Amino acid sequence: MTTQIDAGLVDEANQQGAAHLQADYDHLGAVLARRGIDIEAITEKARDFAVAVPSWGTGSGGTRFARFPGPGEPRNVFEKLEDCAVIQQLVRCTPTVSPHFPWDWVDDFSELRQHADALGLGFDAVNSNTFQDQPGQPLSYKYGSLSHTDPAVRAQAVAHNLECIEWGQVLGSSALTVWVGDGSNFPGQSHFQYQLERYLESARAIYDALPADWDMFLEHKMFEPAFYSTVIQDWGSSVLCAMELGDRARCLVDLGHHAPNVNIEMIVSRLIQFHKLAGFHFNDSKYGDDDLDSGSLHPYQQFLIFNELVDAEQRGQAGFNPAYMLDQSHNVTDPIESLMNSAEEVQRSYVKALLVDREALYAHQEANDAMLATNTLKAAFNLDVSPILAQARVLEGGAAQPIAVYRASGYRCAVDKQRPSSGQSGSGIV
Ligand code: PSV
Ligand code: MN
Ligand code: MN
Repeated sequence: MTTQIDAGLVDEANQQGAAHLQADYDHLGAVLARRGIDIEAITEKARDFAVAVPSWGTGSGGTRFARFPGPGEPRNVFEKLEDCAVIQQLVRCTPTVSPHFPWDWVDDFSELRQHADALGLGFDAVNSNTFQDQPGQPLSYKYGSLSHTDPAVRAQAVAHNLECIEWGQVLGSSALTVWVGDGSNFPGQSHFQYQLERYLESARAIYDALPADWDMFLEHKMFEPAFYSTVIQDWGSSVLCAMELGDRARCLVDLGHHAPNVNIEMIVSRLIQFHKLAGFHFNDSKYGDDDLDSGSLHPYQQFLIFNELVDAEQRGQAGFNPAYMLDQSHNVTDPIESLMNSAEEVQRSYVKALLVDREALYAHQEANDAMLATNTLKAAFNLDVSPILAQARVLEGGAAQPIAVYRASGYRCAVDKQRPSSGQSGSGIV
């Protein structure tokens, strides 16, 4: 396997920080031991944790006002994978990449798979794109795709989803994520029920074509690009459609796709209860679909979501196997740094949720002791689990301090020389 960053640099940095990490780890181990928790068992769980990187997150995202490309941005999916390999080399909890088509379209998908293999990467869910018109595309998605009033546009959108499945099969993926921007911008513009019926008919054509080992993830989003109504605007519409389609259709929760203050952890619990949780697009937001870095604004919310996930995991909920993916847009940071940091923040929430004294929590819930119940969650959330995360990375061959090593490596500067800017702003990143 080719490594992107000199392995010697990683080892050297780890050795330099080893004594401090061991001291911090031992101290945390003693704190956890007083709570009856074995730090080694938690570190093992941290080592097993994985979250997929979105291929589109490796370039600067931009907004509808402007995109400010950074140096050495990947110009194609091969280079995107190389950046993803840097992330995985240093954080060791991002072994897969979620591709987006046609942004990541290539002539030869076996070659792409080989490239990923050589970099030690696999592929997670593939994403279709019927929210943009592509060059040379016969029919426009201006008025929708899977729910368009014109059957020919719907057929084109269905066909694209089917080709995404074919490409994904070559890559070794086993899930298709479908997010559509279909909706309306004016009251009266669309008939809500007819529009959803059309969506369902198209979604059924995709669902029926799924290979036996594939799942279909329905991603809801409240608004944007449609500003009055969106066809799959919330988890209600999403779960109704998933129930109509069948067991292999489930709901994908993107944290930025809800109204402000919505109780997302409770939505997660409901989806788990009814076996309809597909997985996540992790990110953070203050206003809407901001696509800010995971845990940068609402780390407690992210912890509460993982509290539900760990609860389900520990109760052995049947069929519980959510897919974890990042979905972020990086505008003012180096995307590699943001993705490394975000992966760590998602892993941090998971590890903290593992520390919740669940028996105590259940007892406080039964006794209606709101104060002790909520403090039981806080007792886990308030612990700094950084030494566990660093230790897990080091044991997996990654870097205790990923961003420091990444900066010391000069990777961005090196690829800037190899990847002259195309001068285009539309590098498949929106
Ligand atoms: C839409 O806002 C979304 O969250 C979907 O997951 C898309 O695939 C992705 O962003 C593309 O930017
Ligand atoms: Mn998303
Ligand atoms: Mn989004």
